[in-house]
Amino acid sequence: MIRYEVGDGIAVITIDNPPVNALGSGVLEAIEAAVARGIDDRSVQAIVLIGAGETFAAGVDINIFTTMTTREQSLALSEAFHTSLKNIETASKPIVVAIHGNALGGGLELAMSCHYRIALSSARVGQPEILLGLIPGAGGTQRLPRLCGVPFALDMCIDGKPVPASRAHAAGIVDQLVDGSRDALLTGAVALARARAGAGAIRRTRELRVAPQDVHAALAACDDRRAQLGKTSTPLLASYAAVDAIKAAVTLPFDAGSARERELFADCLVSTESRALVHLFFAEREAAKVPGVPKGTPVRDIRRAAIVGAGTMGGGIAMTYANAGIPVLLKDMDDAALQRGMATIRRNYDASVAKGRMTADALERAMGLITPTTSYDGFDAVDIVVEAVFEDLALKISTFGDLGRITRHDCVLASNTSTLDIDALARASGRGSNVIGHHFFSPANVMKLLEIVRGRDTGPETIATSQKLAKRLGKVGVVVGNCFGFVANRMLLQYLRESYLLLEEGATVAAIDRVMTGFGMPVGPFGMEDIAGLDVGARIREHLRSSSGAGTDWPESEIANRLVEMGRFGQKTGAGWYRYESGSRTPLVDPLVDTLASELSARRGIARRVVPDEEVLARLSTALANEGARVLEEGYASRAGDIDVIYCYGFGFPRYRGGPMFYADTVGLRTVLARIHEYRERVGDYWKPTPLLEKLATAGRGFYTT
Ligand code: 3H9
Repeated sequence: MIRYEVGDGIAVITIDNPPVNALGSGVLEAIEAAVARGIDDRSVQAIVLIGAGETFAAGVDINIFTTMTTREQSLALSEAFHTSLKNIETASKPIVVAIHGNALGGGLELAMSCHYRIALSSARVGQPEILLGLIPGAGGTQRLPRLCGVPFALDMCIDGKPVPASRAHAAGIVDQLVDGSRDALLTGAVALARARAGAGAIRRTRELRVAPQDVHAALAACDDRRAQLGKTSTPLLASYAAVDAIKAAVTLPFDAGSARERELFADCLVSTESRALVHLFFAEREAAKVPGVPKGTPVRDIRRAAIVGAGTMGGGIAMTYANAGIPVLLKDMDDAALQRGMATIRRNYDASVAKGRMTADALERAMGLITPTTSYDGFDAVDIVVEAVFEDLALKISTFGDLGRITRHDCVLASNTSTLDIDALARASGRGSNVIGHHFFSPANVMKLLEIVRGRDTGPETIATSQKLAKRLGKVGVVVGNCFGFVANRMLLQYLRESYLLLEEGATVAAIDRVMTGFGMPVGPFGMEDIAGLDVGARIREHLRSSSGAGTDWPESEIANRLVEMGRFGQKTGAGWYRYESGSRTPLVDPLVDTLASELSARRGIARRVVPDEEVLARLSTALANEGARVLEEGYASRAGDIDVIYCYGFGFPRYRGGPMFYADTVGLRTVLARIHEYRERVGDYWKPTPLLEKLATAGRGFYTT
């Protein structure tokens, strides 16, 4: 894992622990030993530390965290890192760290405990521990503010976003920048090491202090940050811990501040939030591994794309491709539809420019990549077509018939359908192995999830190509099976059904939404329907009613149907479950909905009652877990983790709760099962525990725990 070579008075220590040089068990100790060897070796004047391969170090091996069961263990882990880094920092010869790729988490902490840092301009440094529900636990909260000041350190530790080397240089984290390759970096590092050895003095981060005149401002920055966190609906424990630890860097000497950091780190590491986030880190990467699609499966190069349908979804998908630099044809039936679609795209980009998220040049570049068309001209030259026409099976079948005739034999044919049968589209195209679902979530250019739907005949190459493409498009691709609603919407239907029933039993639209946003969802079920459009839901229910899938297994809502009849489709018509003032998206409670609910309850003889908040959350989350288990059992998802990733990225399920399956485990499957039995008695016979959930609960297990 570690190489040690001496040349011309400089010892070069190389970390070689692929794929990302994570500081796993034994790695830091080996670096420490190599540094000691360099100190003992009289021929060595200075030391350079560099990473092999593509990166310096992506931090401590996150697998270690999954083995920490107690706070004591967590504390001991942090203490071990602090001790090793102290030994490195107090070394008597200059140590220069050469950074390429990433120096993240423990990787940056290691770099800051060395004496000088030189980086390739393309490198990034960061403290992303917060994304795992943690704070830096190897001295990062103490050394970072000493190098770059408190406000910048607060940003890095609380936002978790890595910063480019140029910013890190300007902020004082990196001492020198180099352009070019890793070889150029190594040459620069050796030269810097030699220069520092010649200069004699060594700069140690631990010895730096916040200047007395800056202390007041530094403490104020911490207090401001704390106050801001208080205004966030669901701040993580780790965000507060980061503020406290950085404050300790200002108020306490280095060793005492470090002790405070260790305590806070240990508190975070044993928190459910951190366990949930670490679970998602691995679940997201597991999702990239698809059964039946081995590593090394050939992938096709996607250089040009075409989208059929310039509506909301088609336009958003075209933007997604353009944002990734892929030229795209955007086809619709007539000029009017196309012009509307292109105008919406420009408006969306204009809004990004106005918010400072995009430059005017980038806007024009992106627009230049989207070519509107009303014909199939040029479709014979594209590598992928994404069909995003109206959600109507006959229309989609006819589109796939066209695509089968006019595209190249190796062109990927993807459908953005959210519910319909991929196999029917495959048959229509006559090219089953190329046909796949690419289910984007609205707004397609923003939401990170791409449900990749594998049909019966979809070939491994088409799946592997889709996975790689998803990453290029900035999406998280999860492969699912071909059932009604696939995984995301199938689970959503159960969640909505329960929301409708709670409303009929006496809960209000506002109360149900409040409970779910309080839980951490970005929007409650009714607010979400107002955004998506009640007409969309009504069409799905109509389809279910008229198809063999209909029956008590699917949601029905007389109130929602009534609202649709009244032309209340949601935000787009100024009213749905809520009402909206003209030009505003703020939902306002509409007594009409409560009246409709009361009338319905009276007609059905349902005695309305006050539904406790806990029941709202329990019923909605249990509906998700039970349907998730069913999806898993039927093989439409490969793993529970895939479902968690889908729900977090598709519907904004709070990541710090780990997704609906992980959350069910935290509740305990025995409790979940008991609830299902209770609801079956009390609410309706459709509440049936899935055999998988029953089996796990009875065995005292969880989806993830044995
Ligand atoms: C920390 O350092 C705590 C300390 O403060 C204190 C301790 C006391 N560990 O993402 P990719 C694996 S916390 C283990 O697909 P990319 C990853 O699982 C840590 N494994 O590639 C995957 O494995 P596989 C703070 C890791 O190019 C493979 O590497 N650091 C780690 O899209 C490729 O990963 C972080 O939070 C790790 N630290 O992105 C950084 N990192 O192939 C987390 C990666 O088997 N990592 N792997 O599925 C990242 O953000 C991205 O992985 C990175 C590369 C940007 C580095």
